[in-house]
Amino acid sequence: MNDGPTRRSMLGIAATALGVASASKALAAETDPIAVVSTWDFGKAANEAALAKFRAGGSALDAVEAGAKVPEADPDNHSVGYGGYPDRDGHVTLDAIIMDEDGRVGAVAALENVVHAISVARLVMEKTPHTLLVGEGATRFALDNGMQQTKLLTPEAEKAWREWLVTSKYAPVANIENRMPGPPGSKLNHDTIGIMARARDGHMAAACTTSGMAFKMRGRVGDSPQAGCGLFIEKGVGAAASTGVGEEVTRIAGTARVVASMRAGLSPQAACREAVEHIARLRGDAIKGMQVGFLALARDGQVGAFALLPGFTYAVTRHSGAAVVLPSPSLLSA
Ligand code: SD4
Repeated sequence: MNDGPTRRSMLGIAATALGVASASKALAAETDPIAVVSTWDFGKAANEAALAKFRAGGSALDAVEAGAKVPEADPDNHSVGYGGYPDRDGHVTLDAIIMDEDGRVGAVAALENVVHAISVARLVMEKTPHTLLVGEGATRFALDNGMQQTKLLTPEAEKAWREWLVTSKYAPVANIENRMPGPPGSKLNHDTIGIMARARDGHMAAACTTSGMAFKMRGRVGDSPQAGCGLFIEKGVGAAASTGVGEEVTRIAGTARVVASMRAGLSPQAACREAVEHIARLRGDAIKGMQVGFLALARDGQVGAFALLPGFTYAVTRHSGAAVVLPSPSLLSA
């Protein structure tokens, strides 16, 4: 087991390695509340946009939507929004969900030709009696509500798809999000974003957006847009998001489980770990080489993460603007 540092041990390390002055600075940071957390290295840029929204007077919902829109608009991010890798038939299809702690939820799945899936999800939440719209109906709803029609398949993503067609082998690669060369969001470095925000008054919201697994079957929907799978939030408890092979998360309603564990008293990290251990027990060899990661933010501002394999990272941004990208502890060492 590759366990992560506890808060106390982190402060202990800070005291020894950095000296008392730095340690007290680290302690001071503990009183600087967490504003936004999100999955993977590139979550840092999304968190910045979310924090800017808070500073402009926006709500937690506004913050997570603004954050999620950053990777959605990035043509070099190949697993979210514009520039996402297509399904095996060459269509880019997007999944997204947005929730707040007042039971409001909106989601879209298999959305095509609209960049900001997260904003369509928010429109579903605010303008319809439904929680999830899919496929053609989702796209029509988006266009009817003034969203712009955009071809999502970029020449670069199309080239990658055509190269994939040579073998047509569907094989998700663990940690492809961070492992590939180049800066976060660059051509080989892509991922889903799960983002959770906490206003200074404690009010929380969360969002998740993705183009799903590259070269998936046409019509495949992963965990991300399903409430309780890719994302969940509960008033008075906190929120959780997942990343990795969505089927494995969906099998256990992963984020609903993480939040339920927090409700039962587990810390965010212990709750994420419990869900990962459950997947490992349930699936055994079937998940060999697959990555699943959970990230959770508790109502009191504590954050925790846990993954099956090493390599999952997450970005934490405080209301002061202080930001850090941290490695998640994992169940397996490789
Ligand atoms: C999915 N969970 O569609 C998403 C993909 C993902 O890191 O998170 N990739 O299964």
